[in-house]
Amino acid sequence: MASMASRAAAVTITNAALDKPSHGSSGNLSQRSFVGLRAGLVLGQKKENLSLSFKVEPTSRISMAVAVDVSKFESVTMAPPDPILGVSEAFKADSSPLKLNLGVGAYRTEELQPYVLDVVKKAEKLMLESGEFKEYLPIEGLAAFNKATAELLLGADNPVIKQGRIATVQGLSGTGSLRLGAAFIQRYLPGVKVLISSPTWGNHKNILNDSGVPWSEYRYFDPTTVGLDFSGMIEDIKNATDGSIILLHGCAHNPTGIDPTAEQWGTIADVIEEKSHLPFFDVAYQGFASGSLDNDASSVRQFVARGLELFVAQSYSKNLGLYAERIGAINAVVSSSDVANRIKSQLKRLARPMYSNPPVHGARIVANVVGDPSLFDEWRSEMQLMAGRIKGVRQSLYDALSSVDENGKDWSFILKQIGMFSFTGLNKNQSDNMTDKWHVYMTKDGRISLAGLSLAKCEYLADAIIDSYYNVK
Ligand code: KET
Repeated sequence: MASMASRAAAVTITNAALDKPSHGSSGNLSQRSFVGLRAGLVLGQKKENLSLSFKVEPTSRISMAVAVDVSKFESVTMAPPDPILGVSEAFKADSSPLKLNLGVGAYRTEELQPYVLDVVKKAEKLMLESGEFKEYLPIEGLAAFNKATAELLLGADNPVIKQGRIATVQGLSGTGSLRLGAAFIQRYLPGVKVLISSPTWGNHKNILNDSGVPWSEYRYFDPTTVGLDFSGMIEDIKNATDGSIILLHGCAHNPTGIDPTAEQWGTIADVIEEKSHLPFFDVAYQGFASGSLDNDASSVRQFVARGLELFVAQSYSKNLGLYAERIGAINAVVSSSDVANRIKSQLKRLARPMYSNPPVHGARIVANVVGDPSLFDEWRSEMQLMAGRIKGVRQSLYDALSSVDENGKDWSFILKQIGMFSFTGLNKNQSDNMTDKWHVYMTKDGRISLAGLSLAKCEYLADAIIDSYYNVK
């Protein structure tokens, strides 16, 4: 009742201000009233002020009109579209037959159709046949998944696993696992800064911001060489306050497609150790960099072998094509099983009020595929097939660019990049031209997902890139 009165009062104030009382004539509860009321809400006028100064008899019609037409949320502004997932929304809205979605990193077949791995279908069939339950999982997730995912990351015979020095908690894919890791940092390492590469996957900043974790950037990409700014990276990691957290892409760096060499990883580990920093790996593309699941985990394994403590977020969106299942994990590799157990207990404590416990379906798929030697072999072959198709279109795009380009620019950087993406070097205006004129949807930082490209479209894409690069500033 009190709130009804104050809403009606708010209307009357508005009309008083306009010299036009409206109660009793609500059939025409004027536009101006609503405008005035909105203004009042936006200005954040206090309820007490309103009801003190103006006494009115609220009528039910007025109250109804206010409740329907004026929201408590008038001050909520429209959020900008997500720089990556928003591209898919814009793509859907385009009716041109030429359109090409190279925005999100999602694997497509040569026919540009979404792909469900055969090995996933097989695992799902087995699951259906065995009639598994749908009850809650424990907070930390499916035990068989957590075992399989740690083994896939470190290698099944890694001593860290035998020693129980790894805490693994199933997460809501890569993003949710990073978010849980960030929540842990916020609580147990408050104020410690996370250093992220410049550039990085855009959502890293959002995750850290929303978790209340401070961050800054380290140099990573050198536009003049279109390669790694290794000395800049090392210098920035050296200059960070001792005990900072260094976020690293385990393989297939997004968006640049440029990874450190094994030797460079060694130097990065040296500096991190010297400075007592904590490495935090984001492993979202294991298998997609080289086609080999083991090779792509070598950066993390190298750090672990040196005895460093570290965090690793994993995702099965890309390598098992389980985008919508939201399956991944957060792992903490630490100095003793005792610390691992305590960290795990705290990760569970953080997860419980966030989402209670994770979904089971994707976890079972991963556990079945990784845990069954014949399905695992099959996965490895399919993984190589996917990575191979991307390498094929990478080569074909390079060939097409080199043959179309009359100015003879060296496009070979495209061949040096690895993983799902190519970082083309196109600026925002040029990327806009790709979309507006050529219906090629991509992120505005010049990244294209080669996983969404077919051999048949390489020439068209090369024409679009050449036009945008040379004709748009
Ligand atoms: N880390 C990195 C580096 C990454 O590129 C992604 C996804 C993720 C984590 C998280 O993926 P998840 O589906 O939560 O496991 N990147 C692609 C999709 C996205 O932006 O969400 C992309 O860059 O297109």
